[in-house]
Amino acid sequence: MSIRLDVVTIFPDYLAPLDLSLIGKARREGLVDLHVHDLRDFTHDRHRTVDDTPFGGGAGMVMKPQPWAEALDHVLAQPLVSGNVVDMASTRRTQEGVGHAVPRLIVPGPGGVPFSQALAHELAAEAWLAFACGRYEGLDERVYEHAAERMPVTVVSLGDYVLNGGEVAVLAMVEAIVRLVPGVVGNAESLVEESHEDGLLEYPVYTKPAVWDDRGTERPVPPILLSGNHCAIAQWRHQQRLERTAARRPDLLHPSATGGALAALDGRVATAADAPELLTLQRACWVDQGRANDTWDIPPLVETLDDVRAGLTAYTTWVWHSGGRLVASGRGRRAPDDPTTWEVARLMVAPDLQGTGLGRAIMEFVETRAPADVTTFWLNTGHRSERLIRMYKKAGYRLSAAPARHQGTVELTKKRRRTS
Ligand code: JD8
Repeated sequence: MSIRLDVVTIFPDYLAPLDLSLIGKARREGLVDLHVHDLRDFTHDRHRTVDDTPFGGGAGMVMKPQPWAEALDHVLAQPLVSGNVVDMASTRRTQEGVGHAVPRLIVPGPGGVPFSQALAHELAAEAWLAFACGRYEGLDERVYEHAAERMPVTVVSLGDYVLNGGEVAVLAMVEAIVRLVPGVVGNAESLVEESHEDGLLEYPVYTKPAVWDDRGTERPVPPILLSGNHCAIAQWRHQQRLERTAARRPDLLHPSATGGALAALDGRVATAADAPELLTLQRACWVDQGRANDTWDIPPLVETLDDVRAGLTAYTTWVWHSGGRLVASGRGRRAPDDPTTWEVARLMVAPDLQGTGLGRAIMEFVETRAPADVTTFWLNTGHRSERLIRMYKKAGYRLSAAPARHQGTVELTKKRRRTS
């Protein structure tokens, strides 16, 4: 599978860095089919004019519509050589078929939707992307109308600052997108624990020497990393991710409640310090499930404090407090055996608050925290937990045909519906 990229610009050399490093290698390996077009090639006057003064007055120049229309129509006329053909409605990759392929047009602009890792995943799943790099004060607005009649168009901003043109934004977007194309990054595993993939920043990394003599200042590597104790190393790394995120991006740690039942509570990502309270809450919440399923041998009821701590490393866990009391929690992670499945787990609400819709709200919240390339939600519960099974089915989950991994449980899955 390859992805075709067409970039239109008045500065083709600006895109030369895409010949280098991973992207250059991906192009040579045929994983990326990148074409750069000079807008001036679609002018017909001696000065190859692409701009003119703005109607209504004002500073600067505006890019003329005609050259853009001809350039975009030229791109549209290009064959999608990797045999992937799609109709006007969708530009997603498809199996062999017949039809007329069109690219999804991305126009960088300071007023666009924020570029994000989620959007990078979405665009990496496309078969064909085109990028229109503006300059001056921007493109004549009628260029967007012309384009939207022929292909999907999205104006995207790299961030809340002002550049002089779209080329730098396209360089950043293409790198963020292409590295998510299967086969481009050698070890896809390394993509999983990255910042912005699961709402936490990455942990600090070290390499040899174990003690670095920095001009007489000895700088040792944290001993835990030399211990060989992979569980302890994973816990330490998760704690580092939490502390860094709290210090640098607290907004990521205090995701705005999805309104509704959670709005009145203080929500945040859990830390190791929450383990004791979580142990207490899970034991309180699973008593009913134990009685309903006629067994006390249920992980939330038999886990130790260390088990809860280990769970905080294996999953991203959220906690909600009311008046300083832990009243609710939920956690999520990519399924170990299928990274496109997001496990929604340990949904718990203090017994005195059950039946208020909090459980459903937490389930939906944990679903929203799934990385963009997740396609399926998974959860399990006791096979006799009728009330919970009913709630999950009402939320769109369906009993999984596959036999449940844990005795006395049922597993339910739900396909992820795209919101954007
Ligand atoms: C495309 C022309 C310059 C912008 C007058 C300065 C993206 N995050 C971002 N900041 N700026 C851009 C961007 C700026 C561009 C163009 C993208 C085309 N300009 C204009 C409006 C104000 N000059 C961007 N992505």
